[in-house]
Amino acid sequence: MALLSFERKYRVRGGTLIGGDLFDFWVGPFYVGFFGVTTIFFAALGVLMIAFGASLGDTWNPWLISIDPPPIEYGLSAAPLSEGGIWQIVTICAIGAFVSWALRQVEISRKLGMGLHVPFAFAFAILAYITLVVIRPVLMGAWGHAFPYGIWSHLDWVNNVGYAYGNFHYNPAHMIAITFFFTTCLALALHGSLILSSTNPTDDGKDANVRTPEHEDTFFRDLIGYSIGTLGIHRLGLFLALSAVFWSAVCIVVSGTVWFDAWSGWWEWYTNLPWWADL
Ligand code: 07D
Ligand code: 07D
Ligand code: U10
Repeated sequence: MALLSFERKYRVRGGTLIGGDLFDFWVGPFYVGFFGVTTIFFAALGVLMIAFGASLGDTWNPWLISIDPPPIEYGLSAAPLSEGGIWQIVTICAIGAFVSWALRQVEISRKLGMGLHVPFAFAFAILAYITLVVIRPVLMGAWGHAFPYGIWSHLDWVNNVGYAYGNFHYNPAHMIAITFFFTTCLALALHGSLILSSTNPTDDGKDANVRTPEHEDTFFRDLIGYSIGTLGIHRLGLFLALSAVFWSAVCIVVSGTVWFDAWSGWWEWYTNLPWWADL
C-alpha cells in the first residue's frame, strides 16, 4: 500500500521555513523537504567519519568502536583528525542532523496546522546532548571533557565522570532528574493501562460498549479522589518527560563548573542547619 487513502488530503505543499518549493515533496512514506536533505547530508557524513575513525582504530567490533574527543591538552582548539578531530567533525554533523530533524518536524507540523509541541519536546533532547558535548566542555575549557562516541566507551565515561564527584547519587539535580524519569514511567503506565482498560470493556456480547472518558475520570476519582482529565494527563506526561531531561542537563552542567568536589559535601548546609548543628 504505497499511498494510504488519507494521505492525498494531507500531503499539501507549503509551510516550509526556507527555500519555497525546494524539496517540497514526498518519497514513499517520507516527507523530504530542505531539512530532510540536510538531515541525510549530516547523518551520512557523520556515519562516514565514524567509519573513517574506526578504520584508524584497532577494532571493527561495533560495541568497541570508539571515536574519542581530543585529549584535554588541546583545550578548545581544533585537533588533528586522528587525535579528536574526527570527534569534532562528528559532533558538528550530529548537531546538524538533530537540528535539521527538529526543523523537519516544524515544517511537517506547519503543513498539518498543528502545534509545535513535538519539535519543542525534541529540542530538550538536543539541549541535553549539546550540554554534554558543547556547553559543559566549553565552560570547563576543553573538548576532552565531552563523552566519546562508542557504545561501551560512553558507558565508561558516565561511570568515570560519576565517580570523579564521589557518589554521583548525592547530586541533587541528578536526584530530581531521576525522580522525574521514574514518575514519567509511572504516569505512562497509569495512562496506558487506563486507556486499555476502558477500550476493553468486560461486558460480553457484540454490542459491548467502549467506556467513556467519564468512566476514566470516575475510576481515578473513586481511587484517589481526583482525576487530572483526558487532556491533562498528556500535559502532565510531557511536563514530566521534559523536566527529566532538563534536570539531567542541569545535573551534569553543574558538575565541574560550579561544584568540583564529592557531591555528598553539597549536603553540608543541611547538617549545618542551626536547629541540629550542635546536636
Ligand atoms: C529507544 C529510540 C531509538 C534509539 C536507539 C539508539 C545509536 C548509537 C552509534 C556505535 C532510548 C541508537 C544508537 C545511533 C550507535 C555508534 C557510533 C531511545 C530509543 C536504539 N547515548 N547510555 C544506550 C546514545 C548518553 C547511557 C543505548 C546516544 C550520555 C547508559 C544506545 C546518545 C549518557 C546506557 C545509546 C547517548 C548516556 C546508555 C540505548 C547521544 C547520559 C545504557 C539508548 C547522542 C544520557 C544503554 C550500551 C536508548 C546501553 C545506553 C545511545 C548519550 C548513558 C547505544 C545516541 C553520554 C547508562 N545509549 N548516554 O534506548 O545499553 O535510548 O548502552 O547523546 O545502559 Mg547512551
Ligand atoms: C543526552 C540523549 C540525546 C539524544 C539525541 C538524539 C540519534 C539517532 C537513529 C534510531 C538525556 C540521538 C539520536 C543518534 C538514532 C535511529 C534511526 C538524553 C540524551 C539528541 N543515573 N549520570 C544521568 C541515573 C549513576 C552520571 C541522566 C539513574 C551513578 C553522569 C539520568 C541511576 C553514576 C551522567 C541518570 C544513575 C552516574 C548521568 C541520563 C541509578 C555513575 C550524565 C539521562 C538508578 C557511576 C547524565 C545530561 C539523560 C546526564 C546522567 C539516571 C546512576 C553518573 C538522570 C536512574 C551513580 C556522569 N543519569 N549515574 O540525561 O545528566 O538523558 O546527562 O543508579 O552526564 Mg546518572
Ligand atoms: C505516537 C502517538 C500516537 C501515534 C503514534 C506515535 C507517539 C496519538 C497515532 C508514534 C509512536 C510509534 C510509531 C511507536 C514506536 C516509536 C518509538 C519506540 C520511538 C523510537 C523510534 C524508532 C527507533 C524508529 C526510528 C526510525 C527513524 C528515525 C526513521 C529512519 C528514516 C530515515 C533514515 C529516512 C528519513 C527521511 C528523511 C531525512 C527525508 C527523506 C529522505 C529520503 C526518503 C531518502 C532520499 C533522500 C533524498 C531524496 C534527498 C537527497 C539527499 C541529498 C541530496 C544529500 C545526499 C548526501 C550524501 C552525502 C549521500 O502519540 O498516538 O499514533 O504513532
